[in-house]
Amino acid sequence: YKNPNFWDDRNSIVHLFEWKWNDIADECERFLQKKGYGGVQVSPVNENVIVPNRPWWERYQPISYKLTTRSGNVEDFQKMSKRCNAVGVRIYVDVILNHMAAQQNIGTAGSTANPGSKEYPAVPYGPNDFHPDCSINDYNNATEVRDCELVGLKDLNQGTNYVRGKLVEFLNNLIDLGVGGFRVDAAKHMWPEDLKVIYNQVKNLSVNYGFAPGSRPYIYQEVIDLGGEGIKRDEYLKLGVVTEFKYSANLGRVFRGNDKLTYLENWGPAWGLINNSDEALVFIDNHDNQRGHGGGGDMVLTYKNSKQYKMATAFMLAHPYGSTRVMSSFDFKDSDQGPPQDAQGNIISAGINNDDTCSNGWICEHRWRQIYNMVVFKNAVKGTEIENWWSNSDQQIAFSRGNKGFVAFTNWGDLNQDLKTGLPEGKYCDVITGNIINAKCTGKIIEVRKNGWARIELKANEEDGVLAIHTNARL
Ligand code: ARE
Repeated sequence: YKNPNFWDDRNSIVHLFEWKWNDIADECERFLQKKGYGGVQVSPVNENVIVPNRPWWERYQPISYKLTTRSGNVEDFQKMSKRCNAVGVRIYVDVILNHMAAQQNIGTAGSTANPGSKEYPAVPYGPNDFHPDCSINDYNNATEVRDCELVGLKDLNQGTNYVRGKLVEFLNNLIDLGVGGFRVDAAKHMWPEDLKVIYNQVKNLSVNYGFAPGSRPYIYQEVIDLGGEGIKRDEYLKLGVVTEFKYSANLGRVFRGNDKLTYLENWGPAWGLINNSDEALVFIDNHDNQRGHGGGGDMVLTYKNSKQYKMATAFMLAHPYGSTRVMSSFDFKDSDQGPPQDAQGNIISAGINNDDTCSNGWICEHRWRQIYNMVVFKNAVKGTEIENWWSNSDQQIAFSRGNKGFVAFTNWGDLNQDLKTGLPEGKYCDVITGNIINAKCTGKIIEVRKNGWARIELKANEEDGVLAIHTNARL
């Protein structure tokens, strides 16, 4: 469950939050494959209750396992899966196994339910499939966190064979449709023993979508463990990968300037992060903590602090630790606001500008040059370790990845230094300030001398506080 099943020349999952299936299919073909993205995390795919004003979070209130939502129906999903897999981009589904809807209304596939009496006839589930009524108040009490209701959502009892069977059927249906794995929503609110039984009953990935025979789904579990609670992320590491919220919280604090960049020299388990890098799903922000939901605290960086955000993302993608996930957002003013939508509540697609960025209210961080070029960087330096670490003992750092890539950061003051890049002699295009177009670099050019040293200049007032060069962007 710990292998994302990426193609060889790929890395990172991009969360195309609230995108429609047809648009994701287009994006796989026109953009993601070209920049080396490994996969897409898609918003929940099964029917949810329609909430007035259509907040984004209605999708976390399922009422059946019919695959119709505002993102599209099952045919759209299958077409997306075919088209994305064909160009080497995997699909990972955000699955809600913990609970069913709390709110009462018709669903996105037209089903009805009565959450008050815990009846969801389109599954069907009835009152006996749920834990008794109680709400989660004390996160130090593991039984309460797992057997009571998260923000009032009706808490399924995964201890019964019937519920397990329904969940496995849902997951297997998605595997038949070609997915590469799952983000397990609210995993912390379910017993590890129950999840183990469920995961083990899920089929191997479909060979019809290009997965090697015997491949298991990639499973990354949402467990918020910032320390000090009754439930530990380690309980879930036995089962699959875990979302590392300390990563988001700590890097946010550092790049906001509340800690020195120089301390990042031992970034990894020494900072309390999951010991085994392959078992950690890492990210700068997610769809919750970018808007003050879920864990991470007020230090989390988002697109709204774009300079620091790009630096933190570049650091994440330059550093070998963790399986990386890039967030792709829509612009929002208040934390409930749903994606760009018309008066009927249909999601409005992202428009694509000439410079690759998005319009119509979509932020598309994954299309920012400073971000996608670092996904390219990560593929270019695959298999290398950190070398040539340098810092000014304060807010400036630099390091190489073997002899393939080199990055430098300043979070305070001008950086103007002769540094060892580890790279072969030559002229390189800084992929943060530019791209190579018709054999010319549109950004800064860095000259690496015979001995691997180069003059590195990065001014405090530049648009970006990072510089990156690698051997696949040599002039
Ligand atoms: C909405 C309304 C609620 C209402 C509820 C039921 O906002 O007011 O009571 O509906 O009608 C998302 C939204 C919720 C939304 C829900 C359902 O964030 O606001 O509720 O959808 O529509 C905990 C969990 C963690 C969870 C976070 C948000 O442990 O699993 O809370 N994250 C996932 C998803 C969310 C989603 C859900 C779960 C539910 O990523 O998008 O909720 O499917 C400490 C603890 C954490 C805790 C955190 C916040 O840090 O360590 O464990 O996270 O506090 O309480």
